[in-house]
Amino acid sequence: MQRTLIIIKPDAVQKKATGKILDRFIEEGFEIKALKMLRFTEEQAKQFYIVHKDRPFYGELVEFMTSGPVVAAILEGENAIQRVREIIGPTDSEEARKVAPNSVRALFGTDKGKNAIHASDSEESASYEIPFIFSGLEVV
Ligand code: DGI
Repeated sequence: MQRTLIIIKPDAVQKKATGKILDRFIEEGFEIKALKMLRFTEEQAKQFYIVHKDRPFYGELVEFMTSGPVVAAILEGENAIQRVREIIGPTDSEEARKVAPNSVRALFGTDKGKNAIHASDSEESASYEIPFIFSGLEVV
């Protein structure tokens, strides 16, 4: 069993897609081990995405992630990190609609910035991101 972190981003929360997205992962067989709504401060978003600090889109990414509430969850399942990445689809929602039309980003995202959902992309990122968002007491 493996755990991964997802964050339903401000665009998808605003579109009222939270329930549909969580339901998709439940239907795909994952167990929700923790769940909460939060709003990132600028400092928190910068720290969460620190690996991207030198990328040209870092400022835009931080601005977007702080623009409204998000919903974070820990999902557990076999090979969860890779399987969840497959279900969310490519980073750019426009590309996702071409190559993975049933993916979460194809269904609920707009483009490569507003792309509906974050998911850990490796064991290393999951082990940074999970305790960044959830304390031990919040995980069932
Ligand atoms: O792991 P991913 O989320 O699929 O993608 P990533 O690690 O390459 O980038 C992290 C996030 O940064 C991505 O979900 C959305 C944002 N991003 C990536 N490329 C661009 C971008 N945002 C903007 N505005 N423009 C980009 O080119």
